[in-house]
Amino acid sequence: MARNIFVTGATSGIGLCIAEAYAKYGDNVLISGRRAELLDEVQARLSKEYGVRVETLVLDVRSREDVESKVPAAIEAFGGVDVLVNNAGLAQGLDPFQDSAVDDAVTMIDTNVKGLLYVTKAVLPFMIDKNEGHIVNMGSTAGIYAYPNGAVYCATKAAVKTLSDGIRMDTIATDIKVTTIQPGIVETPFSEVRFHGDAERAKSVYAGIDAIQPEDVADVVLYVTNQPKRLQISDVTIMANQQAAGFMVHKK
Ligand code: NDP
Ligand code: 8X3
Repeated sequence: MARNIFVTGATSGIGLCIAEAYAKYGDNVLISGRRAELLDEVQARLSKEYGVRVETLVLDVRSREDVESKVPAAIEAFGGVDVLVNNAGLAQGLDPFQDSAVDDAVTMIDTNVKGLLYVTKAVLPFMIDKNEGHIVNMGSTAGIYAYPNGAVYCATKAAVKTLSDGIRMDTIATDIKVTTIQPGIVETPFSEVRFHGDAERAKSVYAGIDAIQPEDVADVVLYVTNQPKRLQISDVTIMANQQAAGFMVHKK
C-alpha cells in the first residue's frame, strides 16, 4: 500500500532525489521548502511521471510559528504521515571559527537544529497516535568528524545525530523508528549555498573526486524505510570511495 512521505528541503539536491525515489516506488509525497515555484515544478513533474499524489508545503523550517501552524494542517490534509525525512539544511561559510560570521552560525543552528526540532515536534503526535512511523534525519560525516573551518556546521550535524538517538530512546515504547543518515561529500548545490553563490569555489570542492550523487543517498533512505517492522536501522554512514573521514579526501 502506498505510504505518505513528508520530505523537507525537497526543492534541490538530496531532498529532491529522495522525493523522486519515493514517488517512483509508488508512495505519495508531501514536499516542502521555501521556493514555491520549484515545489510547483517538482509536483507537476513527479505526479505526471509516477502517477502518485504529490502535495506541496511552502515552509521555512526556521519559523517556529509557521511550522507549528502549517505542518499539522498539511499532514491532516495529506491524510497522515508514515515517514518524515528531515532533510532541509545547509552550511554557510568555511572559515576559521575566530573569523566566521555569527550570522552564518545562527542560520545553520536555526535551520539544521531548531528547524529539525520544530518539524519533528509537529509531526510526532501523528505518529504517536498511530503508534508507528519512521523519522529519517539527515546528519553528515561532519557530525562524526569535525573538520577545520567547519566547527558550527559540524556541531549542528553532531546535534542531529544526538537528537535522533534521544528521540529513539524516548519513543521506545512505540513502534516508531528513528534513523540518522550520515553522508560524506555529495555533489549538490550545497557548496554553492555554503559559499554564498560562488559557483567556481563550489565546483572546486568536487574537482578530482568521484563524489556521492544525491540519488545514491536517496537509494539508502528508501532502503532503510523499506525494512520489516522488527528491524530498525539506527545510523548509516556513507562516503565516496575517495573519502576516508570528514574532509580526508584523496583527490585524483
Ligand atoms: P541543497 O542546497 O541542494 O538542498 C538543501 C535543501 O534544504 C533545499 O531544498 C532547501 O530548500 C532546503 N532548505 C534550506 N534551508 C531551508 C529552510 N530554512 N527552510 C526550509 N528548507 C530549507 O543541499 P543538499 O541536498 O546537499 O543538502 C540536503 C541536506 O543534506 C542538508 O541537511 C545537508 O546538511 C545534508 N548533507 C549534505 C551533504 C553534501 O555534501 N551535499 C553531505 C551530508 C549531509 P529551499 O532553498 O527551497 O528552502
Ligand atoms: C556535508 C558534507 O563534508 O561537506 O555535510 O561537510 S561536508
